[in-house]
Amino acid sequence: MKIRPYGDTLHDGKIQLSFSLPTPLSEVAVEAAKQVAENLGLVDVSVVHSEKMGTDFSFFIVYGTFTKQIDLDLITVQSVKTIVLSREEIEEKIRQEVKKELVFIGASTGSDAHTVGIDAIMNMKGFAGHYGLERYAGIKAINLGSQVSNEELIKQAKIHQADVILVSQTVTQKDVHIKNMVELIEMLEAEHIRKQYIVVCGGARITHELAKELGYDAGFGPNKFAEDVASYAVDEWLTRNTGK
Ligand code: B12
Repeated sequence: MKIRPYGDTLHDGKIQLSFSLPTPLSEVAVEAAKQVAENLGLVDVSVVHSEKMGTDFSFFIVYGTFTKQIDLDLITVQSVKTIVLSREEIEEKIRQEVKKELVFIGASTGSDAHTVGIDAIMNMKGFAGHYGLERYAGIKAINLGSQVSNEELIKQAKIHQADVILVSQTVTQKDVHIKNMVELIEMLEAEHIRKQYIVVCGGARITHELAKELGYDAGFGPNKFAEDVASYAVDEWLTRNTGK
């Protein structure tokens, strides 16, 4: 099935871009913004909003038409394949099949101070109508907060005999998240304890594909909640420990 974006009528190809330019707002700057969109391949470009950003920068909103089509049938995406259960179903599965409390330890690591993502997954009240792991019977959820070093995360995982390590990474500037995420895996491997843990990462720019590439067992991005990661971790724990 082939599709293109739409704004007003289906398949009209209309899209909206916003960006800033490192030049003061002027007629030349507006024309430069138009040319940015045209160079991206958009046609019928119009700069619908422009404003100054301080003295040396300018901000633009531009409309344009995307003329190509995207074939959905040619797209493949790596994603976690687990069937996502409800909280009650997960609790029942832990009771019936895992038969022990599963310990999840999580943190936003390195220099990353963003806590909302890891809290969304772990905290009792959860996020967007999805309760967090602290609410789940059969799961002990330990949230270490933000700016936790990889050393500390590993230390706490050992102390609490964690089954699952959860890493949240939000800031991706200059690929800082990659360096930090790789370092955790390397440290676990150096201590020969990588396989003891189900290691999962998440964040706004995290995909399952990236997670696998970096040596994690799974990765979750936006619109994923406690039940996604709990369903995955329970299945993975059962596969590793009972062969199911
Ligand atoms: C709130 C916020 C802050 C707050 C954070 C407060 C706090 N206690 O968390 C403050 C003001 C401190 C902050 C600071 C900075 N921020 Co900020 N921040 C945001 C903001 C507005 C919202 C982020 C958020 O809370 N999202 C909501 C949560 C629920 O979404 P989420 O994290 O994606 O989580 C979901 C999934 O990703 C997933 N998930 C997340 N983690 C995990 C983990 C696991 C294990 C699993 C399974 C799933 C999972 O589940 C969640 C629910 O679905 C975003 C912009 C935006 N609108 O997104 C910028 C943003 C993230 N920040 C940004 C930046 C650059 C910074 C600073 C570097 C700014 C600066 N120059 O100082 C600093 C960095 C500080 C630091 N050392 O980390 C950039 C990041 C750009 C990039 N790609 O790197 C953003 C995108 C803004 C932007 N457009 O530039 N920020």
